[in-house]
Amino acid sequence: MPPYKLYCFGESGNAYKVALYLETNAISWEPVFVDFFNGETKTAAYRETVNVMGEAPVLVCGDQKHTQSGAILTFLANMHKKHDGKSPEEQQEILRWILFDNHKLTSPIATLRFMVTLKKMPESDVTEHLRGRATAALAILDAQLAKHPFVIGPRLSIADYSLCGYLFYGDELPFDMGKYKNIKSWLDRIRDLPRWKHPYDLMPRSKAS
Ligand SMILES: N[C@@H](CCC(=O)N[C@@H](CS)C(=O)NCC(=O)O)C(=O)O
Repeated sequence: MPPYKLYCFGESGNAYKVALYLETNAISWEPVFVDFFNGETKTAAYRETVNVMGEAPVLVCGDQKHTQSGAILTFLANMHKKHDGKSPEEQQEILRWILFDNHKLTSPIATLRFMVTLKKMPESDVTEHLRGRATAALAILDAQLAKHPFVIGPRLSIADYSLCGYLFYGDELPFDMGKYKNIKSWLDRIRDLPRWKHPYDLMPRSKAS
């Protein structure tokens, strides 16, 4: 089977969720750089030929294109039988946490990091609101990880790949991660996976960010 192609860029935690899954499971893949900071995802060409939603990541598998990191992870987990739900109950639990990640965790964290760290926008009511949303979601994740080593139990699943996507950007996160002790230990466990790499070592980085 030819390697998967992944439309991605180093600053994208959403793309990292998929890149990390592929890399740590030794699944052959190659990056296709998306020039997000110069507006590539907003172009008609990108929307017509790559993703109607105007987003990265996009996974190319033969003549199929998959989008939405949670859907891509689900596709890969089913295809490779790695870190998938082993029962309908586990599958449901994984879906629940991926939806929580997309809506409550990744969404405010990615937006806040984009505004404050990458675009150097001044602090405002908006950034304070996003910080409140992000830290509330982090507290929920931390409490979940007090119960078992990974999000849905003792075993790593694609829910972990989804939820950790933005949390390896360290100093770029404009809030204090220090108080989330269970998240810290969980990230250490993920960092210990064979072939783990930081996002900037896994995907091509934008020059303009
Ligand atoms: N829910 C989507 C979010 C994807 C997303 O927001 N990607 C960003 C990069 S991290 C993007 O391409 N944004 C383009 C835009 O909003 O114009 C996923 O999980 O794949």
